[in-house]
Amino acid sequence: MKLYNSIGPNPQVVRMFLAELGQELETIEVDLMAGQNRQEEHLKRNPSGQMPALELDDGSFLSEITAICEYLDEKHGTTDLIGKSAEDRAETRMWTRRIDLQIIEPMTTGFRYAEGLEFFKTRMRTIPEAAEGLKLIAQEKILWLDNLMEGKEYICGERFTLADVMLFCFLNFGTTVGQAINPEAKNILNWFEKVKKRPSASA
Ligand SMILES: N[C@@H](CCC(=O)N[C@@H](CS)C(=O)NCC(=O)O)C(=O)O
Repeated sequence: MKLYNSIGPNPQVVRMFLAELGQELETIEVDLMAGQNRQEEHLKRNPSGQMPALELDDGSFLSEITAICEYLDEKHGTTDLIGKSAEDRAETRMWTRRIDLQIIEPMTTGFRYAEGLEFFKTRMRTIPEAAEGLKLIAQEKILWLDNLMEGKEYICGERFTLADVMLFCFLNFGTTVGQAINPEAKNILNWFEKVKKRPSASA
């Protein structure tokens, strides 16, 4: 397997997940700033023109970080990161979907339509007037999640999962693009500091 890697929080999720699995992969760098990911060679790997992509041993490609991480976990031998039982896997998928749709999507789209506009306007349709509303939706959902984190070690309770890896990488990204964690989100801030100490956080 080979990982097509670049800067950005999505590739970071896969690298952090791999580090949690204790696994290393051959990595090929794609220059996202130069737009290599939007060129024909990469479109053959991922028709969405985005990063990362995983090349499988049979030469086929996978993209979408949740699909990649689930595949890596299953190939590795099913860990708690996704879940060892049907119930645990369903719980991880429920939370990764909530975090992806309710926090990551509005946060990153808000960024692309505002601070990232010059960079993204030639790569995708942008709606600058939606930017502030999208960022507010992400912040509201972070506070909603903060309430639900009361008394919990990780998003799925005692289990550190893909949901934690995704939320960590994107909240970290948010702090670099003017979407810092609301100081009122005390549970999330404590959780963030705890996750930051894991060796995988610097992957
Ligand atoms: N839903 C996709 C999102 C991928 C994505 O947005 N990747 C970013 C990097 S963090 C990217 O390729 N941005 C550059 C671009 O869109 O041209 C996934 O799960 O992999």
